[in-house]
Amino acid sequence: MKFLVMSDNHGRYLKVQEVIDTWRDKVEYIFHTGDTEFPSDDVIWDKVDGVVTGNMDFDRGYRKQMVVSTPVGNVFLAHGHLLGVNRGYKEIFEAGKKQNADFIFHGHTHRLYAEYIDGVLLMNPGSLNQSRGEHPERTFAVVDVLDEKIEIQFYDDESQPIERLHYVFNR
Ligand SMILES: [Mn+2]
Repeated sequence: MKFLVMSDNHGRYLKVQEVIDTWRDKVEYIFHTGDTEFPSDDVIWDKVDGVVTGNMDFDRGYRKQMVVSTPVGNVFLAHGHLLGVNRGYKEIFEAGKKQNADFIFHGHTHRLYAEYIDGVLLMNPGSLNQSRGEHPERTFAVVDVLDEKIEIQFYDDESQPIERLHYVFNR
């Protein structure tokens, strides 16, 4: 079961469209954790399985957070600005746990990471516009959920895998 997760493109409509078109048939779910700056009723969302608002999404049609139930567990989506991600990940982790999340995906910081804590995957796919972290690339992530492990591969915005950004967590 594969999830593609992206965030913080801040425009770049054609790039997001390209990523979706490239990956739609290769993954079961596509999620967006906010700050697209697209209208909430844009047709692009027809091909996306979950999207939440970012602090730069002024369209009130977006949800603040959501839980998507999948055959491999519950996915909690939030941009993170309302859950203090600039200060750390404890608050969003607790918020996700309250929703019985198995996967917590967020954005906002433009800093990619993946951690597996108490059976919960916590991840920021990075930004499809500008990285503010130690990795300079514009990124998104593909999470492959298998019975015995979770594999995460980060990709640059040309959909090329970034070899050093590959993570495996045993379940
Ligand atoms: Mn943001």
